[in-house]
Amino acid sequence: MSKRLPPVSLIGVPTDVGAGHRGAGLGPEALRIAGLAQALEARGVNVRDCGNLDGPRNPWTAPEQGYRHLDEVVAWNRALMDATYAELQDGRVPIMLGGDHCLGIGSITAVARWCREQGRNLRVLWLDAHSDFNTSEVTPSGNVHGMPVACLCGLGPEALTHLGGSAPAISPQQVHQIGIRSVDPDEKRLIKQHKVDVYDMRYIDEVGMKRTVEAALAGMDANTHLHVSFDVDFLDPSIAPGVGTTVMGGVNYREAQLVMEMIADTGQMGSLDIVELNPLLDTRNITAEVAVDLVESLFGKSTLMRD
Ligand code: B3U
Ligand code: MN
Ligand code: MN
Repeated sequence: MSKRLPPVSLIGVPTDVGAGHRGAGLGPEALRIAGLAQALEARGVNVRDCGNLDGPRNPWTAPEQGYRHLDEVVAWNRALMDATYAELQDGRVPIMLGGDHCLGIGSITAVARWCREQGRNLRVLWLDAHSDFNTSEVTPSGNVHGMPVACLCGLGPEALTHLGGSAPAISPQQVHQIGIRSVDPDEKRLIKQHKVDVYDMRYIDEVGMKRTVEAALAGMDANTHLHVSFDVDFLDPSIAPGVGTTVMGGVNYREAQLVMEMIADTGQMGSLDIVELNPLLDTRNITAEVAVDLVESLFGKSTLMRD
């Protein structure tokens, strides 16, 4: 192994309060059972499993004023923000085991605060079928897992936009999205208005994944902290069926491996969310196993004997 890999902390976030299906709350255990910690340890990574965070149960009620379960979403994200910040302060790479994608609000708010205090630049790489840039006015579902990027950029309820005290936590220019293929009509308008850097499936088809990742990572300097927010619906449903909101025409296994290897090559990933894994919809935990496989590549495992 050429590079010394930083120590990591696994933070289980068993929430599905932001989703439209029950079951993502079982994601952390599915990832553990698929051998995430052991796979990292086999690569020489020091792993601390912080266990699962505690939060409110899912009341499974209808949206109110455009948000479903807002109080519960806020409570989970507050707990996650504190846990993420504590692990960063301890010099570790936090890996969030989701849980639905609303948890990106808490994790990235903490990462943004830490980067500010350390004088580091933050870049967010959002791997997803969806842009997650809805607001209460335009959401088709009221599910907050469709809103985390907007909330982080200051569009959303104050309890979420100001989770870290001030808002916005990040600017849209810090967000680079890959794999996008499902964007709601008004969400598209917001994405364009705020100039989020989106590489959709058509872009990937036209230029290929290598150039797509190069574009999304362009301009990073040695002082950049890279946060990767990996929604497993980024992957094509044929290799990742265990997701509540599968969308046809996603990233295939080889493309996904290349993305992870190119991120590993930067040596700058400082935090990671793995979200939306829903073992209730899965076949024999295959999606969690694919996710673990990809995380190994994120931590430098190479199929080409380059290490
Ligand atoms: N854009 C839709 C669907 C969605 C977004 N993120 C997920 N699903 N996982 C919505 O409900 O906001
Ligand atoms: Mn998402
Ligand atoms: Mn998604």
